[in-house]
Amino acid sequence: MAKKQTAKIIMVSNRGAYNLQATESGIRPVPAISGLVSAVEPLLKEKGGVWIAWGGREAPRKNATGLRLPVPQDDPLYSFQEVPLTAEEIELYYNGFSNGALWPLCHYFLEKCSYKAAEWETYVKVNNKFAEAALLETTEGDVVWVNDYHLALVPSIIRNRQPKAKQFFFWHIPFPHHDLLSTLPWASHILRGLLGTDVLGFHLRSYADNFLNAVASLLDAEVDFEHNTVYWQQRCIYVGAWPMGIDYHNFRRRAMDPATVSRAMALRSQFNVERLALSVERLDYTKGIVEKLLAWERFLDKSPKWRGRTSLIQIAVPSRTAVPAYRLLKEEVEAVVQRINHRFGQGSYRPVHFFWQGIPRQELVSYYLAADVMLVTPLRDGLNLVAKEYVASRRDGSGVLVLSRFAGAAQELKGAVLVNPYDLDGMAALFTRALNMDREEQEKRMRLMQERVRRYDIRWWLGCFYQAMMAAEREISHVSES
Ligand code: GDG
Repeated sequence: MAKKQTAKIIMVSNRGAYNLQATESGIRPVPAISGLVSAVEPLLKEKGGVWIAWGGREAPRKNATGLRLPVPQDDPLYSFQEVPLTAEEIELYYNGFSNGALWPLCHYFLEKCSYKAAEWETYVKVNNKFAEAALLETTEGDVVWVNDYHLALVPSIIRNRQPKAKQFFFWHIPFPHHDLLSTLPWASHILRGLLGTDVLGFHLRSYADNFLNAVASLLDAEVDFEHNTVYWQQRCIYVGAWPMGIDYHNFRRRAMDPATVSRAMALRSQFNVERLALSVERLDYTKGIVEKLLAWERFLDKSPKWRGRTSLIQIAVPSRTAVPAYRLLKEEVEAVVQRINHRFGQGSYRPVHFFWQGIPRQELVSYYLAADVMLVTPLRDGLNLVAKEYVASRRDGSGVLVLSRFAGAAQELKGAVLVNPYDLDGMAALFTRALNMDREEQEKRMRLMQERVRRYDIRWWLGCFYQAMMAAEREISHVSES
């Protein structure tokens, strides 16, 4: 019992809630923007523990030890432990294997995948580094929670060294069908790596099923499809589907803050159109930014009466700028924005406002409040938290969410206007529908979605993991007794 009280959470992910930045007064932790951070940092802030992650900078020397910092700096609640990476490791493990092979593969962009042995070897090496850092922190009873596709091998490395370690793993992006996965020369290693965990979570049942089918067909593992369990090396692994929730009440509170509301009003007068549409995402080809802009152009082309009356604000957060595909994308997006503004802009009116930058969270909520229509149109997305955050922020029930059917969140947000981002004409027509939607229908749809986002919030999501862990412990003792 006493042990349970001292158990810590050891969070492990490629990036944490902070990036380390050199300043004149030394290294400073700067808040980072990502879906993972939004979801799990509140847990660490509440329960304490340590977050093991790369600090987003090049290691000062080859064998440098990572920095350890109490964070947040002004009111420390947990520790940040850096895993230092060399320039070569960043290039081969992060830009290379993680973002040039696994990311496009899992998002069904086979033509963007590049498979290189040197990158794979560095991925293995860096996964060992992360596992080593986690093992140094872990004592019996602690929970090691590993995240995402960058670190698929960590669970089995930890398992080999500490067979009794309690482990969670959450895979934040889609998990592809095994036909696609098997194009990766090291697919079976990825699967074996993941099977080191006790509980493996995905956003959707279909991703979890893809994983179960993959281990059955590529590893010949014993799978109990009815109970979502894999039996592997005298252990059982539970594979669950839990779409991540957000901190609903936090967004509601922020949306009620008078400063946020008045900033939203200021944004309305600044952009000065009848209907404001908004998109916020990392600048990533999976998010379908170019396709959305092309559809916006078609919509303005076909609906002259909307010209001068509506603008799209596109906030694109810089991301993975060292990966060539992302640099090219920025140029492509800028060219389309320029063309649309040239075609349909007049006087001070601009049909698209493009910002290549992240903004503070409170400011983000002001944008959510200012937007009549939110366009979330990824070509593929594990879940998409922005869609849920917009819904939570709409205190008065107004607003329309236009959502890609290829975002995991589409399975939950039934009140959204669903679009197929590959069908530009269809999407353009649905933009018109969204902009014309009357208040009564907006509220009906929005309240339905708010109820869902409120009930299945971040606490629900964390509770699912906890319960699965408890169930896994019972199952483990059952297997070892029999
Ligand atoms: C991955 C998966 C999955 C965005 N711009 C700003 C900003 N953000 C915050 C949002 C949101 C988060 O970043 C983005 O989360 P998403 O879920 O939309 O997308 P990914 O970053 O691709 O996340 C995704 C997620 O992991 C969780 O598992 O849903 O499918 O790809 O919280 O608010 N925050 C601030 N300024 C910005 O400009 N402060």
